[in-house]
Amino acid sequence: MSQEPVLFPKDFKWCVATSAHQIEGYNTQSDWWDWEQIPGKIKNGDKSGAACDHWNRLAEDIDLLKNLNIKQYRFSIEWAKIEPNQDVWDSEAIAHYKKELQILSQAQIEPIITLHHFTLPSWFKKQGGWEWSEAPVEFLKYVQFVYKALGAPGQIWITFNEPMVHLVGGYIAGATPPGEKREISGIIRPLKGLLQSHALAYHELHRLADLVKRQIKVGFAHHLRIFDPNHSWNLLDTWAANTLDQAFNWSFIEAIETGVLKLNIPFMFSVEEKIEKLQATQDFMGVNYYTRDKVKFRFDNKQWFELVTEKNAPKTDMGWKIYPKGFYRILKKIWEKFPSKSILITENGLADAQDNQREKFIKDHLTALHQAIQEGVRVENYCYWSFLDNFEWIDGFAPRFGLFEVDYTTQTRTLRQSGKVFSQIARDNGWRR
Ligand code: IFM
Repeated sequence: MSQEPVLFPKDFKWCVATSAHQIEGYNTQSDWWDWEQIPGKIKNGDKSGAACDHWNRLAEDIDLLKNLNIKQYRFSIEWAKIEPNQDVWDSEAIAHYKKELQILSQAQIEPIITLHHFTLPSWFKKQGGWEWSEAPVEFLKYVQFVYKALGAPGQIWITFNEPMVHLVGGYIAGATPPGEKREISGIIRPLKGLLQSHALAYHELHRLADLVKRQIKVGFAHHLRIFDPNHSWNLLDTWAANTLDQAFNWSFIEAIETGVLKLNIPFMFSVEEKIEKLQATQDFMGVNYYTRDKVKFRFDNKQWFELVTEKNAPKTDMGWKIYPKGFYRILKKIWEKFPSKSILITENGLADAQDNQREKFIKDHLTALHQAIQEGVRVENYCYWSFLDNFEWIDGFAPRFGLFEVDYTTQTRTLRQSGKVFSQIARDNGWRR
């Protein structure tokens, strides 16, 4: 076996990621909390409840982070805790996040701060969420409040985590709040509301930072998937895969780059609309990469594709195909499309309760990432999802993504074997093959 080392650039940063609702516990004023109370919405009837009780275990958990030899930690601020009712600002909640930043800074771990990671305050959702005409201004007030309290030089801010997953889940699949099952055109209104909210937040974060002469970076964490035709010789499958790739992966990103939202599903639906102040409002490309889907053309009056399970392919506990080459392909594609953009890997990981696939998964994905870097793609970091096992949304607590295993009855954290390997990779900035 070759002993050739896989070494990353000197300034490459190792990172792990989480989100507030998935680990903190008792996010009682949020739309997700409300959703979990409805029977049948979450697998096994799970509810986030105390989750990993991270809210009460901040210092201990950040101590655990130190074991991982990471330089960055990506986490989210919970809007529903900061502003539990409209214009009511919770001073304890914001003090909590201030403390989190202080402890991280003492541990010399740089924060990557997400402002919205799937959850909304219940009051905001009741007003219509992203379809409410006041949504951008209300989001802006939250962002101003948070930045004034937590802003510091050099920070990286993510306005929205996986906006397309959030909107498709909530407005087309109807599996997540607000639970709307619409045709594809029904995504446009909330999509515009979200894009307008981002645009206002982006400019305001920079304005506030500029006032005190701080450099900051602001962007998104995009969920990017590979869509390949079920049969590459089948022109209709190829058409369906390319159409889905454009609609899900690139339309949103191109809207941010150009300021014009274009969504086009031939023969069905098309929109082209300029969004005020949106153009060029991401300072980096945040990438969450997990899997690929095979796409089969199918036509009935509602649907034009179906996603096909690949038989005999290695899969995670959630049935997601493990496809490291897709990571390389996505990175190269971003680089070709947006050559001046620097990339952050804001998430990559898998559900693997037995921990018998994780080490290989991480190394294979890092090898793909390494190859992309060798070929000139500018990638600054790698965040493994996730630091801890946590509440996996509609799949409840069963999927185990953590480098640390969590025993939810005792809240004991145990570093998995793959977690040890990850910490060595972070320490050595790579490994020998
Ligand atoms: O747990 C989620 C996370 O909240 C967003 N990205 C994908 C992860 C795994 O499904």
